[in-house]
Order: sequence, then C-alpha cells, then structure tokens
Amino acid sequence: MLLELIQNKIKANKKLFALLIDPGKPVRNPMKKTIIKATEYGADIVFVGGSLIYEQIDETIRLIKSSTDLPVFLFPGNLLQLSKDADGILLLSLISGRNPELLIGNHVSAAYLLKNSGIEIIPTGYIIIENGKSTSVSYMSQTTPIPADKPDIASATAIAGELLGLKMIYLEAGSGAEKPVNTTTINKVKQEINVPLIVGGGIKNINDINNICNAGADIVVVGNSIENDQSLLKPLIDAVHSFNET
Ligand code: 1GP
Repeated sequence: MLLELIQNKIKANKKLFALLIDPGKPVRNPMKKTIIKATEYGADIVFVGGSLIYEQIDETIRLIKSSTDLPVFLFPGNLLQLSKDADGILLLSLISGRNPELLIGNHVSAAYLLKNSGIEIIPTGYIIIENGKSTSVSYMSQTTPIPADKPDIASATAIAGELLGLKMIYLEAGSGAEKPVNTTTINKVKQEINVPLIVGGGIKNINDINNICNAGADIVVVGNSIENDQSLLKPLIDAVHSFNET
C-alpha cells in the first residue's frame, strides 16, 4: 500500500520524488522515455493527472504501467480521469476552495465506481496557494487560491483537513506556476499537521527543491519542467533524495 510506504519513509526521515504525467500531453514517445528514465534514476511515484483530457485514461495508464514498476496513482483533474488500471488514486478534496462539486459532489458521483475498483484510495486535502498569476487549477476549479502571504489560513485549512480524516495534504502552486509555494507557508503547514505533506507546482531547479524540502515537504511533485527539459530529471530526483542521506 502506497500510503503505508509513504508513512514509513517519512518516519525514517526520508523524502519522496513524484513525477507528474499530464495525460493531456503527448505521452507516447517522449513521456515513455521519461518514465523509463525516472524509474532508473530512483523516482518514487508516478502521478497521472491534468486539467484537460485528450484520450481515454485507461490507455494512458496501461502505457505508463508498461514502462515502469513504480506505483502509478491518479491525480485526477476531473471525473474523466478515473481508471481501475491505476494502482491507486489521490482522492482530492479541494479544501482551499468553496466549490461544492470539488469538495464532495464529484466524490459522490464516483463513489460506487471507486469503491468497486479495488484500487488504493488516499483521501487528500488539496490546497491551492496563490502565486501571482492565474493558473489552470484555479480557473478550472473556479476557486480562489489562499493568499501567499497568509500562511495561517493555509495551515488552518490543512489542520481542518487532517481533523476531517484526510490522509495527506497537497500544497499546490498550480501547474507551470511562475514560482513554487513559498517556504513560509510550507513550513507553517508542516509544523501543524502529522499527515504527509505533498508540495507541487512551478518547481524548476535544484534550488527550488532544496528550499521546499528544507521547509518541510515530504513528497515533491514535478511535471512541467521535466516535460520541457528532460535533462532535469536526474538532478531533481537526486536533489530530493540527497535529503535522505543525512
Ligand atoms: C501540478 O503540482 C503539479 O498539479 C506539478 O506542477 O507541472 O508545474 O511541475 P508542475
């Protein structure tokens, strides 16, 4: 079970690298190669999700799973991104927003399908932090991100998520964000929760990884920058894992 594996790694003071694959982008050739390389370089998890969808998700998941033995988890942008071919799903509740469909509505629609799928389900509190420009996730979700200079609101949201029983918290700057979630917010949230903390959005270089890991992220998610420059894959994975050596 992935959640148990994550919890054990965190207990041992280890951090994890998750590669995000956007099923809306061309998966076949460049991405297949990226997934094979990510596996070779020691990535820990593959997340699959995005704002749009171009093909049946099952086909994409099967293709990814044929290239790696890493856990492949859905990180769904919408109800079309569900598949029993994945190993599991981050069942996201967008707790920074007040859009009822993304807090509970979609979960009700998908409940029977998910319950009968047999895949691992990890209830995850999804928190969008504002970063200066509009991102796909805030536009598509029609929600207002938490202001970047209000770490107390972010941490109160994360605490509420944990109190409601959510098993992980995901701090999101938005795919392709100009800059990642600020370290003050990450640090404040980390101090207040006991569940694993995922941080993603706008991570572009080793410096970003170091800042985010030092601030307390347990799992770092990178998508766009690796799609744009595959030579970043190894250094970014190594940067996260360098925190496991001390
Ligand atoms: C987006 O957090 C993820 O939901 C990853 O973002 O594509 O900017 O790395 P990037």
